[in-house]
Amino acid sequence: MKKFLTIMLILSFILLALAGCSSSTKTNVDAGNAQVPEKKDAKVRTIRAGIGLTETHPEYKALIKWKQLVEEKTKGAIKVEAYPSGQMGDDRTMTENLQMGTLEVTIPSTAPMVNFVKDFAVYDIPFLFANSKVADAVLDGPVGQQLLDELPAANLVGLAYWENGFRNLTNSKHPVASVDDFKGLKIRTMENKIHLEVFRSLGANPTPMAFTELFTALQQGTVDGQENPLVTIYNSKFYEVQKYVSMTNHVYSPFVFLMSKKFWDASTPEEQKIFVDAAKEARDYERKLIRDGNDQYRQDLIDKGMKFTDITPEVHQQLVEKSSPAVEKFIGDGADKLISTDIYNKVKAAVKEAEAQNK
Ligand code: KDG
Repeated sequence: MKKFLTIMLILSFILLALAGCSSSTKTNVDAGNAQVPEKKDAKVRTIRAGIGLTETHPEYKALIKWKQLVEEKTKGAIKVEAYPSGQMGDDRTMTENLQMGTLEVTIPSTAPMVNFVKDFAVYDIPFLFANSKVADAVLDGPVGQQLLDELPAANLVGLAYWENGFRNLTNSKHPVASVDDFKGLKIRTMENKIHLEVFRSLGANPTPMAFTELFTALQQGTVDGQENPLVTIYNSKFYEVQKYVSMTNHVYSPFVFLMSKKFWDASTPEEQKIFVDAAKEARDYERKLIRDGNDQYRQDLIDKGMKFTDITPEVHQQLVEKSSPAVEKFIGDGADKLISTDIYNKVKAAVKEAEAQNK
């Protein structure tokens, strides 16, 4: 009897266990009908965007506009984190990180881009664009796009050109009103062979340097001067370490809005269109902020104690003639050249057409 009871007890345990499994199976079966919890959050992808300029600069304000447009139009599927003031490194470092996929967006000047796509050097030709209308027509036109189309080969995607601006010379030594006044000045240039050669041709003593090191170099007297648009001179507080501004307007500098190709390729066509459309809307906003502010930046810099020198048409012509040969040696199709004849000819033709339309 005892044995019978023991067997019955074991059997009942087994039955109970099976019922439990079936109930868990049942649960699983019922799971199809149960309230399956919403995914807490569909995987939100993050874009980290680094620039070298400060939060007060229109470039940062336009990046925030781009952030707002992208987050709104992707309905939160993509979040943008903006990092100004070189927090993510200098232009070349940030661009290299885009190539590796460890950063998603940066918006450098085209000058250091020459280290990644040589043809961007065409934008460093002194006095190439007479005014911003001509600049916009060339940059936003077919040849500007052809240059952007060279970027994917370097694991980069160019979405649009923004405005850095017309570059003017500053220094701590003396006013610069003539070509002779450049003589011997230690001038920081961007890391770009054409900029170096142009300032050598004017008699200066140029030093290539990342933007992130520039303020300290001016403060310590490592260099006497630098060249940048008024908006950058003001927002980077160069008036604290520079005395003289010469309105040379010697180069129009574009920014290029870059995205990591790795992130671009992982995005849908709809997201890619959102990125580009937002970059163009923010571009127009940024260009307007800078252009509407230029007169005020000049007055603000005067109020901060800087002394302005305007360059006469005669001196302007002398600067053009003195600097042009420095560029010629970089034009051609050899390995030692920077600007291909195709790009050079197309840009010059586009400039001519834009000038004719803006007469
Ligand atoms: O990151 C900031 C730079 O892209 C920009 O300021 C470039 O004009 C420039 C310079 O002088 O380096």
